[in-house]
Amino acid sequence: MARIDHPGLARKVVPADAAAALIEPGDTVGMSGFTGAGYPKAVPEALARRISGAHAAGEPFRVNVWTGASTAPELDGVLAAADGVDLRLPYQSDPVTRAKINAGEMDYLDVHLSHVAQLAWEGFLGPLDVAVVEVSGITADGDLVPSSSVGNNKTWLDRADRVVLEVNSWQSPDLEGMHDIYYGTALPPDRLPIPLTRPADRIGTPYLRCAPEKIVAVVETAAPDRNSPLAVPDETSRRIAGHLVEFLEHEVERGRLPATLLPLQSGVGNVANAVLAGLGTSRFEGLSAYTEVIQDGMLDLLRSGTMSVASATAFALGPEAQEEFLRTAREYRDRIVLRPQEMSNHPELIRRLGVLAMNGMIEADIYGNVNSTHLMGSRIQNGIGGSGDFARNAYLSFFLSPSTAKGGAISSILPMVSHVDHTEHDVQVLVTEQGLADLRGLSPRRRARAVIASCAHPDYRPLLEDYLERADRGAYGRHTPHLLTEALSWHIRFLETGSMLPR
Ligand code: 0RQ
Repeated sequence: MARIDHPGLARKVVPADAAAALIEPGDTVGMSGFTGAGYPKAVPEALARRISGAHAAGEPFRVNVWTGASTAPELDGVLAAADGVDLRLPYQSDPVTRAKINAGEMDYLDVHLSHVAQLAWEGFLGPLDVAVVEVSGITADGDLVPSSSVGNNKTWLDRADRVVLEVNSWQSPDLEGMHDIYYGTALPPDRLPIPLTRPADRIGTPYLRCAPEKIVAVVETAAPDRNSPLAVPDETSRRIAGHLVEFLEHEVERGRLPATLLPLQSGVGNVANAVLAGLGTSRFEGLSAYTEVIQDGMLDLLRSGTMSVASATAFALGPEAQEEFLRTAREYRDRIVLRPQEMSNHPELIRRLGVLAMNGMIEADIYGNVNSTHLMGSRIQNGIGGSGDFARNAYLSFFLSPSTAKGGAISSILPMVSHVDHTEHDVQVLVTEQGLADLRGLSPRRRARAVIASCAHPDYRPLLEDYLERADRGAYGRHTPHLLTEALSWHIRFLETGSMLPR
């Protein structure tokens, strides 16, 4: 029990099946995990086996699952496959879970990541019965060394009636000291300003705490985090990154941004990673990040010294970056701070620091409204995640996407989005491989012209120009001209013919 220095808790070590037996049908379970890092590796699989057994015996068994964000096949995948989840929140990216949600067989609550802890505290969602939280060690005093993500763990440990810990010896021992757990939050009217003014500030303690008597089981694991490899940036991603870097350089030249920029937030996925790679070959130095996840490209920036410090709530590393981090974690300890997601995504802090927020999108419309979550208006992809926390409160909010999807059959730039996550008021810059539209200071019709000219794919550009021109003549008003019978016709055409392009 190398990682469990507390004798009382060492005596609570049990196999995963015994821990899963402490979870009852109908329980709400708060699990650790954020973008495939720091999720429990053994208890969810044992719980899924238990659920399948109950179902085979004709007994109903489902639980509600709350997490930090997305997890992995060993958590979301197995529980969804066992048909064991009634309600899931707040963000997922698992294919089996996604299919269940879209088939109407699982309820999904897609909430801003910064709101989750508050929702749990105010009790609106009901009690939290069990917390299942991965840690990387337990000190002799019973302090919990957090793992490769913090997410909502502080809140789950505080709120749950019973706590199951997974102690994962695969995690680097050098994670100890990297976290900053702030215990100063409160519900209104007792809230105080959060004393954080720089991304590197440490305002809490390096450990999570939990009353030992609540800890009903401890399970030992030695399994790696999910490590989906990221694609090498393709030409499209490189062009998106190129437009963005050029824009940032231009803003610095004009004196609108400092030479070290402002703290960066970067979403997950290949385009976001390409942007970080693009920054790595730019002339920028002394960068910082106030973000949710540290992915491969950000670790590269930290290693090369282009970035001096990164604050996040989790890692999201591919296999190579993960290996390199396990070898060298100690070197990053003073330059990486991992916080609870209510801090990494806190509107007060994002606004104060002046974060530059860069997130992916599914589609945008000519007026700058952005859909990050739904395909054709009704099928969930992942969820809003932290994109709303950042977009609404950032100093500048960028949304990035290839201009087409599905081999050109779908335009990402449309007359009207089929679902709105980020309104025109929260979107300052749109970027595709075609170009960048700076929407600041532009009225709706000017925005539309800029988006069509700079971001739309040439196959779709004339169609958008035609729509705008006819809407400008025929709409009910000319402030934000729309032809309501046509505004969603591109989506309908895709559903009927498999392409948004007219035959
Ligand atoms: O589908 O996997 O079947 O090929 O959507 O698209 O282009 O690989 O882009 O991985 O960057 O994801 C918005 C989903 C983009 C992501 C979204 C299809 C496309 C592909 C993925 P396939 P790409 P990305 C920080 C901030 C919300 C949360 C967020 C996301 C798949 O960025 O989940 O920002 N954002 N969090 O083919 C139909 C379109 C499409 C489309 C793309 N217009 N129509 N399908 N796709 N555009 C992280 C956290 O908060 C945790």
